[in-house]
Amino acid sequence: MLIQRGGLKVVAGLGISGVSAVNFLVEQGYQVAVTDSRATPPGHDQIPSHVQTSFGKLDVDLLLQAEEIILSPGLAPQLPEIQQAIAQGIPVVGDVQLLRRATDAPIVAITGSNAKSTVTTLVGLMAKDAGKKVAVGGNLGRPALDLLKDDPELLVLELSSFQLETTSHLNAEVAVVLNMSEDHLDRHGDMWGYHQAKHRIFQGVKKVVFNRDDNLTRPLVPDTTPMQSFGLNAPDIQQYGILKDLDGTIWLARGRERLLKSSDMYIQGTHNVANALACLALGEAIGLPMDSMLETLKQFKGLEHRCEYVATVQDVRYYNDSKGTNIGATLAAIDGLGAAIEAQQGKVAVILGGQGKGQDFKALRESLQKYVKVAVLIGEDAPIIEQAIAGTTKLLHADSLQQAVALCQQHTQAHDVVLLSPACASFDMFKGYADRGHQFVACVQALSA
Ligand code: UMA
Ligand code: ADP
Repeated sequence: MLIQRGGLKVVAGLGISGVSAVNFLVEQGYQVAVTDSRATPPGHDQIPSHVQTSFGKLDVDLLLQAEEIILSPGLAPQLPEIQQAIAQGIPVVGDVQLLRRATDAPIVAITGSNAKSTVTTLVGLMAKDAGKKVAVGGNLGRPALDLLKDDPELLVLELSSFQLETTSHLNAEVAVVLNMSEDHLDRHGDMWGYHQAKHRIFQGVKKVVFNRDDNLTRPLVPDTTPMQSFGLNAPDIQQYGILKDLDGTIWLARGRERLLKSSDMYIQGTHNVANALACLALGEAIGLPMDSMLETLKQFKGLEHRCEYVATVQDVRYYNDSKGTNIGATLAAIDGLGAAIEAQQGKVAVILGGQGKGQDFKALRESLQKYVKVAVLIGEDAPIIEQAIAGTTKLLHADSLQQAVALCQQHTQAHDVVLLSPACASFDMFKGYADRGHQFVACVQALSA
């Protein structure tokens, strides 16, 4: 029989992370209840039947009985029901906080507007290839508390600003904010709110990695905290950066030492060079051997839906960048692909649109003007995007992804590229970015069939 400990833990929001929080707390012997605003939340059938549930709205009465509330990253702390509990002095934490309490294993903590999943996956692989018993997860998909089941000696966590809002004193072994560009402003209010949430990752951190090309990633930590930087320029001693040969060869470098040619990696584009450098710095901070890390970098093929090559149809290459859910990612995709086909007079046809999350799409104007021959707009915020980018390139509208792909095909010719990189969330038309990406791939495959 389990011993009941402490007061009531109320999990607010089920879903993947809520399910793992409920099951973890039940195993620990706590009295647990769960509430979710959805009538039949995902995972309702994956928790023990004795757990009290209240679905259909966030149950304020239940929340006010809590000793502690465990808030899903999908729910904003600003919600009135949660604010009411906070006003009563009830602590509100997230699943990452429970993980920190449950283990002393060192944490590599990774956040940023873009590149989190790529860098988290790569650092995880580097650690595994170097023989570490590592568990990898968080926002990446495997919920934080599930990682404990592996009894890991090292945790590599992708953390979203939503998760960081409810996490204090993570005391990470090493932490990084990879880059900062507009995202989730609908939830955080403005860039300052978003920045504050991201920088919570540095609370109690032992070592820091920062991006010297992006001042917003540099933390305010005590002078005694070891810091190492990465950037797309020649590095100072002991820092990571790039060195160029006279013939144009680009090297990943540490100080004066040339480590690896960028062309020896499968992942392409200058943004991926920055990502690889960040991984090396993070790996160094946890003592991974350089030779082994470089070998992992050479093997890594990149992740699905991130500037992923799909097919060539009539000499036009198609790329799925469905994970390009904000302007920063879409700029990296357009600039990277646009520059690569410029010499052959190739241009980009891009599919943009969905839920805009409060971003200012004017930031796309320069790249659209330079590299894009047509932009096909889809989704609920198409009118907002159209207003922001009018006059930069030919603008078309489509009601479906299939129609958008057809329009791109009509407007492209040999050496051009068709790119799905919407700069928006997908939930108005799709189940998520993966669904959007898979549908795009299916549309492209239908063209080549
Ligand atoms: N929701 C309700 N009512 C509720 C609870 C949630 O309507 O009571 C809605 C919210 O609008 C929310 C959606 O349900 O947007 C999904 O929330 P969820 O609680 O069901 O989420 P989980 O399934 O637990 O997944 C969460 C992360 N989701 C979010 O942060 C929205 C997943 O990140 C993460 O992989 C998972 O935990 C494991 O840690 C996804 C994500 O979209 C990939 N993250 C954002 C991003 O990357 O931009 C931050
Ligand atoms: P995240 O987990 O932060 O969303 P991903 O690795 O999944 O990051 O990549 C998301 C998107 O950002 C993809 O479109 C990818 O091509 C793009 N991207 C990857 N690295 C960078 C970078 N350093 N700067 C800008 N965009 C990037």
